[in-house]
Amino acid sequence: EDGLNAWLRYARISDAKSYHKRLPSVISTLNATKGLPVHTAGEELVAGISGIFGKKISVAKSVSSKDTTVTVGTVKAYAAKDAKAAKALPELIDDGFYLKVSRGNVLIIGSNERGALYGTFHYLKLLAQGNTSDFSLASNPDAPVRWVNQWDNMQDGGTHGSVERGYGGDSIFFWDGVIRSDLTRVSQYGRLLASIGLNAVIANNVNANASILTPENMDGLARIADAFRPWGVQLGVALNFAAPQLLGGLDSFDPLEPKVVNWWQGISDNLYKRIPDMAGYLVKANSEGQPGPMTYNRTLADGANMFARTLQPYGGIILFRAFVYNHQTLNQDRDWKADRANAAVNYFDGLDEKFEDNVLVQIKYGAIDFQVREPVSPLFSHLRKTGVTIELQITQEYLGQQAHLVYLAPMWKEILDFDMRVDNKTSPVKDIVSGKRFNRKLGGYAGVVNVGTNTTWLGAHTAMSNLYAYGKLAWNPSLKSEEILDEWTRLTFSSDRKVVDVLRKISMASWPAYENYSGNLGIQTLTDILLGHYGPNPASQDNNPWGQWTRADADTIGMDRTVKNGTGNAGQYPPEVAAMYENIETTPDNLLLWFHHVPYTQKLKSGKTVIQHFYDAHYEGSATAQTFVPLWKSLKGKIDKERYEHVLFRLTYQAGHSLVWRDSVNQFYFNKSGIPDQKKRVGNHPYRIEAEDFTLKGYRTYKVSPFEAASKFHAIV
Ligand code: BDP
Repeated sequence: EDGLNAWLRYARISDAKSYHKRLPSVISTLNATKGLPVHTAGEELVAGISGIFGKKISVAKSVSSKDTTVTVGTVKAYAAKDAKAAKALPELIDDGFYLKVSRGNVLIIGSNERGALYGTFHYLKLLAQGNTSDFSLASNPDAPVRWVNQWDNMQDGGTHGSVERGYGGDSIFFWDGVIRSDLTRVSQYGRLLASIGLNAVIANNVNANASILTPENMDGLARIADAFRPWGVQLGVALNFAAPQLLGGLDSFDPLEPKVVNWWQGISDNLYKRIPDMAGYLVKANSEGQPGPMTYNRTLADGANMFARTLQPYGGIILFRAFVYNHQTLNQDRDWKADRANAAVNYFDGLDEKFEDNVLVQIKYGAIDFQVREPVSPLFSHLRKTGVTIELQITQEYLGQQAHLVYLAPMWKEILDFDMRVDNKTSPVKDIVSGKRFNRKLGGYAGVVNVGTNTTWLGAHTAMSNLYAYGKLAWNPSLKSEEILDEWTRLTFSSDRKVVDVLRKISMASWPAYENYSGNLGIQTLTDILLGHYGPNPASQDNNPWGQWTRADADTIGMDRTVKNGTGNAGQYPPEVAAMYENIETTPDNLLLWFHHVPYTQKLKSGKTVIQHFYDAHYEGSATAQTFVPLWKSLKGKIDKERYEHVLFRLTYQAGHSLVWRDSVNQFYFNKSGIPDQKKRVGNHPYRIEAEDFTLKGYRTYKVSPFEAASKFHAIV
């Protein structure tokens, strides 16, 4: 149990034989072509039914009426066989499926090949949970775009493919600047993605290397697309805006210059020649040092449209990122108005009507950058004509990097359910994203996933619940966090009640706990900003050009983003939401310091002061993390040893590191404000043995930087 099969283990169920009579005896795939999803579905059924029940069934060329059959195919193939029955099917949109189980006979019909495979996985997941009952279901995706963004580098120091913000090993796609020759893991990844309804992958980093477009690498990309195709997963490519110059040898990358446009058309033509079903492009422009159209005084729309037009003959789309800000400008004018949270709306202002139909603007969920709590990006309410994708981050960059268990579905649900009140009408983010709210055809989800070569994929078994939840919510954002988690647990570990209960307890408590010990009241995750975005370093928050500021001084803390006195960011929201954030009284406590600059003694709705809340929340959050260890230990014997030990190690580490978080952050604000903890805990650790009091042989103490990362500023090496 090394995690490689994640939730698709097809582990033998107890009492497997007793199910045999109720299972189909043959598989019939309609019009299956090797290398396409319906054919894959047949193979997956053979593997699943044999794994789960120990029953051997096979794909039959012809089926007799005596057989109980699982029939898989597209609506089209089904109609060719039985036009009347096909007419009676419920309405299916692209990628949707119909599934009917009736006394051993099973019908799985997809609106397309991919839908048939999705229906097959749905059926197999039920079987893996011991459910063979009769039922029928038609399931359609909430949004057409359900993509994964990998941030894989083609090379790192000239040796191998690393993954930016990846915590599960090297790239499964790239090695030494080219595409790997063995793409077995890519195919296995495609299987996982298909099983949760995800339909495309951008394999290379948004900070794109132009060399992805050499002829040799285009050939390699075609091999990646071939490895994904049986799973209905399409490939897309992240582009470097300056590639015409960097790779093409042109003297410009101005998006309005005909020679530049032609160069890109040539690239699209060459890619589609090799990959006729390529999904499209992803572009990060004019952000964090990346080149873009603004280099030539062109608009972001000019830039996006240039790519979009080259894709139109092929039906491809471009995801153009709204994550545009200039950290150099922020560096220069560190004044109250230079608010990074304003950047996206400012840059996209006036462009809504200007984009081609196959451009989707990709917006990170919050106004800044994947923090433990952010208000929804105001840009979602500004683009009415332009389709959008919401960018979620499965890899836990600011959220413990898979060394901390943080189940993210509850956070994503809050974001997706948030009502923007556009034109004073119900406007939940999920309906803006899907296209429903503004009647747009295209829209959806992009998840930064960053799996690697580690057999756990993400670096920790438990982190996979986030990937699972991402796929499930992109398909149906109305699912409950708990039901997604329980299903994942049963498939990944066991259907044992206790296992399901414990994982639910830990997981559902994990995001609130992490928020409590890493940065609460909307102050952001107080990580080290300059380095890894991992451990605590509140001091770094205000001394950086990235604009993730807290404005903490001896008496006050928080960013004033009001229109009246601050950066005006609250005013970027539709009127009802703007009014809520403008006013301290109506701003929810959990976003108080995001929108307001207040004294540490400011009273919250709970009656506590801000500073006492900080102290208490850090104690509460880390106390919750301590409970994860005994809870997990109560599962000993119910989980295979390999994964039991692996998870135990991580949870033990998290429990310890949550104390480091607690004490560093509390000590920092205690030093800054001079306001004592009413409960006299902060700065007072009688139970602790200080590093400088140790007399261990072979070790030495050293001064820690930042100083607040250890008590008395010292640690041991
Ligand atoms: C930040 C990451 C950085 C990414 C950037 C992005 O730290 O590695 O390149 O976002 O999304 O969160 O482009």
